[in-house]
Amino acid sequence: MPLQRTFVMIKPDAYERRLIGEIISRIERKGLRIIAMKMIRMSREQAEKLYAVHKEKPFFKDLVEFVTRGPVVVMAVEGESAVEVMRIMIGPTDGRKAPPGTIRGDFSLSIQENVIHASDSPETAEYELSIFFDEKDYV
Ligand code: FUP
Repeated sequence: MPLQRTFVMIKPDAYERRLIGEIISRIERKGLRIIAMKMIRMSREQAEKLYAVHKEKPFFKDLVEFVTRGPVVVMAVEGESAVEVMRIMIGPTDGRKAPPGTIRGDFSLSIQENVIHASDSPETAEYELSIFFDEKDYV
């Protein structure tokens, strides 16, 4: 099983709803290790980079508005198969369809305001981490 790093972002809806602690706690209790973390107001430029693959989608503008409307917590998370494990923990995109027990399943009723982001592949993780962190940021 490979040791991997993934990019995780707690979104503004979770910040507004005081869910940051609950979500960080779940990641830690799973056994994953947070190796870098900061709370920021994401710039429009960072948001457009993060969601560049969705640039042509009808929801792109709303998505950028949403993730820049308030603070987010960005982190690098490390562990065995961390990319896949985080994806399983967050659940499917649409909070209404995400099963109970997943983070989105437990805390979201929306496809847009779905509480958390986690990279969908090791390659994506590397790209997304590089938007917010330098190698020297990892403890
Ligand atoms: P995910 O990898 O589960 O975060 O989902 P996607 O990469 O497909 O989508 C990225 C983000 O776009 C989602 F978190 C929420 C937003 N989105 C919408 O707002 N509407 C849609 O129909 C699909 C995605």
